[in-house]
Amino acid sequence: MGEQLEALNKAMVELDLDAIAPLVEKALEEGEAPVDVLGAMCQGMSGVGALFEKGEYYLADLVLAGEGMKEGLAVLEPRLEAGALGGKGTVVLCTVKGDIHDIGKNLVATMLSSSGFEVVDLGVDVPEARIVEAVRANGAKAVGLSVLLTSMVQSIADVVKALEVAGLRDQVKIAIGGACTTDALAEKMGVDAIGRDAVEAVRIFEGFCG
Ligand code: B1M
Repeated sequence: MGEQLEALNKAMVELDLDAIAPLVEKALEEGEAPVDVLGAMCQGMSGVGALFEKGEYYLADLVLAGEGMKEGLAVLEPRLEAGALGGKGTVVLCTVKGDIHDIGKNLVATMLSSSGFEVVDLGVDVPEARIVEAVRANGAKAVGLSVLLTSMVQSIADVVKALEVAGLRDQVKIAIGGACTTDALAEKMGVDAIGRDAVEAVRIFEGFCG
């Protein structure tokens, strides 16, 4: 990792919010690829999560970390979006019912749009009925569910069931992603794929919609 990216990672972990946007700018100016800059910020977020788990950071620190990520992304997202084309198909995306984490979901949305997908972003804490409605209204071929809380994984099964009941399950593929998702969970919930990061998410949806 280059010097600017090390500094960015450190600023994220230490919650030095004023430093984040300038460091993103500097890293890009020095020729770092936008995805690597993103990688450094995500690594910093994992560091924050680890300190929270150890009891060294509190909820307020998670909020600050979220703000820091947003400040960095405000600089980074226009670069990630540079390749937008449109026309690869429609993806309905959201964070599941009971979960309000949206930073990873927003990144996936940005990467999908910049790769040519139409993204219907329903936001956070989304009940299954709204997902069914959006799939139907937009003729979507794919659904992406972001899930970070272990306590909310049942929401995935609720979406699968609701799509089955609506007679739409055969027409849509479902992928999940987020900190608490695993291959075993994907299998248990009856979804079609799991994306570990935003880049993998793009590859999965290209497979679904291609
Ligand atoms: Co919360 N939180 N949080 N949090 N938070 C986690 C997730 C946690 C792991 C922290 C910890 O304990 N180490 C833990 C969950 C433990 C668990 O259940 N396994 C946790 C907890 C417990 C909580 C609360 C319950 C805390 C409390 O109130 N006591 C609470 C829950 C609120 C709720 O949702 N109902 C809560 C609240 C919050 C904040 C609001 C303060 C804030 C969120 C701000 C926001 O999103 N606007 C927050 C934050 C910032 C975090 C951590 C520190 C960082 C999450 C993040 O943004 N990561 C997080 C620790 C961690 O994840 N290690 C934590 C950066 C982001 C880019 O990564 O979201 O993983 P991620 O997305 C990645 C991939 O996962 C993937 O691509 C993305 C880009 O590469 N991906 C997908 C994500 N979604 C995808 C969808 C796809 C494909 C790929 O579709 C197919």
